Amino acid sequence: MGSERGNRGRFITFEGPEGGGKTTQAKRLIERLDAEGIEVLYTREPGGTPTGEAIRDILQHNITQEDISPSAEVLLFAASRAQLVTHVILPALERGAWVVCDRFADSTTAYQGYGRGFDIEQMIAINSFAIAAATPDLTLLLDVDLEEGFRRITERHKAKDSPLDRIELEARSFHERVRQGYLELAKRWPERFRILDGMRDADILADEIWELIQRECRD
Ligand code: Z5A
Repeated sequence: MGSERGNRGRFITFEGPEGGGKTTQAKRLIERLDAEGIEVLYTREPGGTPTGEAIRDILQHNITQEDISPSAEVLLFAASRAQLVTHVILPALERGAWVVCDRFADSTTAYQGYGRGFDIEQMIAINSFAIAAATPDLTLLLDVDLEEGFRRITERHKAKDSPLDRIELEARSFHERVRQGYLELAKRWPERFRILDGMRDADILADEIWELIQRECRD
């Protein structure tokens, strides 16, 4: 990877079920890249732009107090993504910066496709419309079992005194389909997916991710 991309930056996404440690690891990676003098940007989905953050409030916190239809949900995630790609991700990559994104298009295929039951190929087609040329160079899938993932996010919500969000409240079977869906996606795109064991200690994982980045993303 790398040399054929000229001066374009690297695009790294973190994916996986709840509580796998995506945000923790994305931030650790940012610190290490930053310490190496690499310009790097952290962003997240849904969100990352003013429009995206407004969509996030609709999707996660139900600010319109209206039932969001499943197809509207797909399109809102896609709209947030299109905005992020156009205004943040592509400009950064083009000027040579690296972008680390906490969830991206694969989340729609996993949650709305495998989780909600929408046609997988249709989700992939909607994603490609939204992301244009912004295919990740590397997707780090932090796999974690449901009990441990939920234990972690429940603790986090308790500490912040915040309620579980709309998607976290989905049934266990939904989250199990999401987890399996991610593993299917990793089989479909082995060239960019790397599966990491999110059950392990955060420091060990951070070292493993750093080694992977050295091997696969540095020229
Ligand atoms: N969604 C969707 O349906 N379709 C889409 O297209 C997109 C998203 C883009 C976004 O939620 C929701 O939107 C998400 C999918 C859906 N829904 N759900 N449910 P979010 O942005 O609010 O949160 P998240 O992306 O789901 O993050 P998360 O899963 O809640 O957490 P995480 O980023 O994987 O983990 P963390 O925040 O780094 O860590 C969680 C806690 O565990 C925290 O207290 C850590 O200190 C602890 N932690 C982290 N790593 C470890 C290890 N290794 N050991 C022990 N404890 C750890």
